[in-house]
Amino acid sequence: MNSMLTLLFSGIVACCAHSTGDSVSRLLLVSFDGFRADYLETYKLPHLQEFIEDGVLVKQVTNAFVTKTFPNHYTIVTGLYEESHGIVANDMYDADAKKKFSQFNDSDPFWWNEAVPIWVTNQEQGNGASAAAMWPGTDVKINDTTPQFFLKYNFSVTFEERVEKIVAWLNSSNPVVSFATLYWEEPDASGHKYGPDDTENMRKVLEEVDNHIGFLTNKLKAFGLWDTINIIITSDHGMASCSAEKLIILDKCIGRNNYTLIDKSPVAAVLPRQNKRVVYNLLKKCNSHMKVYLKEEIPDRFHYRHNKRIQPIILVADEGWTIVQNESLSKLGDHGYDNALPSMHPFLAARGPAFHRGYKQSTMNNVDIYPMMCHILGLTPQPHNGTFSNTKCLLADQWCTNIPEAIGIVIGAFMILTTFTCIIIISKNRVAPPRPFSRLQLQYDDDDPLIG
Ligand SMILES: *[C@@H]1O[C@H](CO)[C@@H](O)[C@H](O)[C@H]1NC(C)=O
Ligand SMILES: *[C@@H]1O[C@H](CO)[C@@H](O)[C@H](O)[C@H]1NC(C)=O
Ligand SMILES: *[C@@H]1O[C@H](CO)[C@@H](O)[C@H](O)[C@H]1NC(C)=O
Ligand SMILES: *[C@@H]1O[C@H](CO)[C@@H](O)[C@H](O)[C@H]1NC(C)=O
Ligand SMILES: *[C@@H]1O[C@H](CO)[C@@H](O)[C@H](O)[C@H]1NC(C)=O
Ligand SMILES: *[C@@H]1O[C@H](CO)[C@@H](O)[C@H](O)[C@H]1NC(C)=O
Ligand SMILES: CC(=O)N[C@H]1CO[C@H](CO)[C@@H](O)[C@@H]1O
Ligand SMILES: [Zn+2]
Repeated sequence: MNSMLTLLFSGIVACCAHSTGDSVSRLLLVSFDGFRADYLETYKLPHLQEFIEDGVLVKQVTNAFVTKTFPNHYTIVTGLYEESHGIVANDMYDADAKKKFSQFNDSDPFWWNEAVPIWVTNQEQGNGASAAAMWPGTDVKINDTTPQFFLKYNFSVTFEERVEKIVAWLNSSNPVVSFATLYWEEPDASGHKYGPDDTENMRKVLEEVDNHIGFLTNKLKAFGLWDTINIIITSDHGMASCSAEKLIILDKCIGRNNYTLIDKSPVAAVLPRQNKRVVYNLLKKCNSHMKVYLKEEIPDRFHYRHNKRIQPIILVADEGWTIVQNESLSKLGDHGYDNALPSMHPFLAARGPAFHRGYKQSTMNNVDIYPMMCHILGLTPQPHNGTFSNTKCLLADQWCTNIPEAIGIVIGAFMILTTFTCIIIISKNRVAPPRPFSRLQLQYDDDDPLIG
């Protein structure tokens, strides 16, 4: 009896210790730029596969339109569509402020201040510090704050150096770093250079990326962080093959002095200089492999209209096509296309105490990552466009049923119910009737005394 009580008591203690936790929960968000979802099926990636077996995988993530780097990295950390977070392209022009944004000139907070990313909220809500190794925007003072630890963007800094920094920051206890983020330029750079269908070159770079994941894993283990940290590995977009045979040459359709080309292929942003209608009509007739939208006509599903940085006319090339003025093509792969295309989708994998083990789901949206991260960190999210319940099945502390499972349960319950009903009906028919039977008998053989 005594030992039973002790067991019960220690069980309760262990349970409480587990649920309140002896330290804050921590999250490391990693992006390998341009990691198309199906690379996971095409190439051998042993370190990433091991990571997935121990955690969860979302096979395809529907990202935000336009499927470009800066916009989607900001969507992941804000949960907002591009029209709502304000980073609507890699190249932008703000007509009121007369300012230009490009990946080489991205540090003006003006561009980023339409939203508040999770690293700022994490520090404001007081759970711990944030740290960043080159995620877009992390070296900019957004809402007057950078992560407490960050590196100025420099593509020459190796992956290993970035990891050394991140892991050292995560190991510091004063202050505790509860949110960290890490960015790497591959396999995007090789995808552009060789095209995603060049399996020989893509195999090489993906092997490298996989070794990087192995390196990160080993570092976290060496620092004793592996068992307690939550890690999300994802990407901003995929990659499609493009070719010199699939060029849309604007100079053939319209004079250059009629418009300014703010952003280029495959979604071109056009600022007309004179009559918008004239420019629109010329572009509309230009090429059947390109859709031409007035800003007001941009389809709802793109969530890409309500921002003054979206130009009056946008051109959307079909998959694999490239919009140029007259330049020749210098790459074999590109992204930015319609976000409904599977080739534009990245994946998401995650492991750690917050996540289930060995669970796979087919899809989610990248706006859903933000509320999931806020949940893990115990943060009150900013207004966003994500849906927390889309990620419930990934999380260890959530009750979830996926749709096939739910249908199975409903059918199963129905079958059990039917079986029971049948059994009851059959058994009623067999066992219950003595009295009605006798009454019937009585009615027919009223005067037979033996049956009463
Ligand atoms: C960068 O953009 C700012 C405006 O946002 C502008 O004032 C500055 O001249 C630009 N710098 C370069 C090097 O283009
Ligand atoms: C922006 O920063 C100020 C203080 O600098 C803070 O009061 C405010 O809550 C922050 N805004 C958001 C949305 O985090
Ligand atoms: C970028 O990193 C490389 C390699 O670490 C270094 O040599 C170079 O000076 C850095 N550039 C800047 C602008 O900091
Ligand atoms: C991690 O931090 C602890 C305590 O601050 C320190 O003793 C230890 O050496 C650090 N680990 C590594 C591998 O640097
Ligand atoms: C492209 O157009 C520019 C400006 O009109 C011109 O200077 C250049 O020679 C053209 N290049 C090609 C490859 O046609
Ligand atoms: C996305 O969220 C923002 C902030 O709450 C909101 O203003 C916007 O209307 C939302 N967009 C859509 C399409 O719901
Ligand atoms: C197609 C085209 O170039 N249209 C007009 C563009 O603007 C110039 C004047 O700047 C006109 O001469 C063109 O006809
Ligand atoms: Zn990218």
